[in-house]
Amino acid sequence: MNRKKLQKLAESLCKTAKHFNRFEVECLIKLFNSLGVEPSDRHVAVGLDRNSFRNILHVTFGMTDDMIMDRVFRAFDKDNDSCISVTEWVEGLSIFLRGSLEEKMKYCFEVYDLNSDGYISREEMFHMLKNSLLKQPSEEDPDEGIKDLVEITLKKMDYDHDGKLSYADFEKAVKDENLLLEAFGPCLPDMNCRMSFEADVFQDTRDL
Ligand SMILES: [Ca+2]
Ligand SMILES: [Ca+2]
Repeated sequence: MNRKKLQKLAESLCKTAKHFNRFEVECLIKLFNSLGVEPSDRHVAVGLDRNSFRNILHVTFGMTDDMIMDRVFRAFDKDNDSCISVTEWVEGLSIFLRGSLEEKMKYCFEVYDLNSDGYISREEMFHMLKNSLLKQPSEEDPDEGIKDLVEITLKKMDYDHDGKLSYADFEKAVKDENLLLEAFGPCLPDMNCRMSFEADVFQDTRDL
């Protein structure tokens, strides 16, 4: 990608990825270009496929849960073509790294709504909590404990008592108690990962 093309792309992405300045957007595009496959065929979707994206989530952001990593991929892949384009990459990272509470709530809800039907159901909660709790020493019947946890969570978050979490329920609960943002498993980078990623990627190399 030549300088002019890079600048033009950065300029347009600055407008939608609003938490980054132009220099930062350029750095993210450069990183994207170094990670992705070169477009050898114009008809092939250009960008990061599921595996290379998951690899970044794992290596750079310390994520380990396969189900959550798949959902994060889906949340970034807005047009659902199984490939993260440069636009999806920069706009997704804007929320992932620096999103407002509002943006992060929408993102987390999208991740946790495993079948994308607009609700986090009992079954979905059970799946996710089981996944994140299984790493701990198991009790006699771990499923029972997780079922209890699902009921406790519903009691706390299901304001309209329909047995599932709508976005409105989720939003209200998280605004009340910010820790509930990642109630069903880590899907945002922790402070250390975020700082070291930003320090690596946004090094000012303009004077070199
Ligand atoms: Ca896509
Ligand atoms: Ca659902």
